[in-house]
Amino acid sequence: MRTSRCMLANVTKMLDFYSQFNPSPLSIKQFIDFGLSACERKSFVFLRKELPVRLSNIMKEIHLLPDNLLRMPSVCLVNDWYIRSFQEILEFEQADINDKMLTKFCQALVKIRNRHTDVVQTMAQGVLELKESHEVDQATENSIQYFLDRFYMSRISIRMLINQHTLLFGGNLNGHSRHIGCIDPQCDPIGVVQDAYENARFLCDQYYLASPELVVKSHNELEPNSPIRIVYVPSHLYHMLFELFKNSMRAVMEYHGSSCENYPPLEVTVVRGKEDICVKVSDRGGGIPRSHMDQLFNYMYSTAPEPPKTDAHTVPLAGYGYGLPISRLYARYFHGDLILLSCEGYGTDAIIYMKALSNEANELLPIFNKTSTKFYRTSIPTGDWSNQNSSMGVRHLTMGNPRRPVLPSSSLSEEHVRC
Ligand code: P4A
Repeated sequence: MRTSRCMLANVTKMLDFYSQFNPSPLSIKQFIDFGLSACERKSFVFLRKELPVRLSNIMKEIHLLPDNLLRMPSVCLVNDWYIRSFQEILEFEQADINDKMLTKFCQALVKIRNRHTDVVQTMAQGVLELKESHEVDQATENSIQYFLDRFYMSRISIRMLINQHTLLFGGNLNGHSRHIGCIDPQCDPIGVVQDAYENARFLCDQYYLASPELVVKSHNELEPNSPIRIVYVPSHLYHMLFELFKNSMRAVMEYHGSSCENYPPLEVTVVRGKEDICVKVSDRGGGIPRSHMDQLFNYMYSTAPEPPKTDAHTVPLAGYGYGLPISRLYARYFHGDLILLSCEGYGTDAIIYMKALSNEANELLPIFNKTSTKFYRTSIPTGDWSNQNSSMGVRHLTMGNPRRPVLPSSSLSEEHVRC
């Protein structure tokens, strides 16, 4: 189905209108308070404006992508999905609120969620199409890294809003569950650790015919001896841990080789402090050199054609796809973080940070404005530190991975080149 010129003119107008508004971030506490008072009309009125605002803010950025990427068929497809979903939500802009309309709205949200299921895979395909058809320069790579972090974060947030509304009001009453939408106010992080470990271990056993054991330690600083409970979205925590376990298992199995008798166990430490909850996954998988660290979070670098799947034993455990960068977005989404610390020659620690207080766990959302626009227009920043290989004039990554408080920090693989 092609979108006509007249329809596109109207969409452009509405995009300009809604993208003037900043998205309204909600805290986990607000999601919960809202879920407990559960007023479908209020939610409808909020979402029929907030969804177009979030969609338009990120759609404006899609159009700032480098032209050669925008022209890739998979990127066009994703863009069309966004246009269609944006239009479908706008149909409720002026609607009278009655039960029939509320039901229609829920159905529209489910349809949109399904349409966008394969966005990550399809964008990755688009990046692959670009890599295979063009020489990609550093400026383009920086733009892609910056964009995909913001784009996937926007997607996580939009799916969160849709999931909350459809779970709370979609009819499938689940009265005996303590969940409020997809939030568990009494989430047991050690339980999620064990789940994620078991599922990663299943894949590891299939591929390597063995797997490292798990040792869990925990410390509750506030109430010693009582179990740690957090207010969180368990599926997000599971996603991050599953990814980290696959990486750790792969590192351990590859480093120690198939003739090893006793693989060193994975150690997980779960700690509740006053401000943060930390989950640390430690392995003795040989670690990675500091110079390779950035690559693990780099979308361009992680984009490779899927390996051929002949049978279960030939699918590698980890390493293809956007596991780490997207896991870090899940952590940052509620103002937490995910970091890797590695000692080359020994092993790697991965730490997931979460906010301990649900009123501090605010959504972190990309905003379309002059600053974000400028990013796509600026080429490579001029370096103000010398290069490691400066004497030879070799272009090289120099800075480590300084942590900045907000999202754009992942696009740190700038080249520090004297321009
Ligand atoms: N050593 N340490 C890790 C990896 C290696 C590691 C690794 C070779 C690299 C790439 C990869 C999976 C593992 C680890 C834990 C982590 C991340 C990396 O969370 O031990 O797939 C991309």
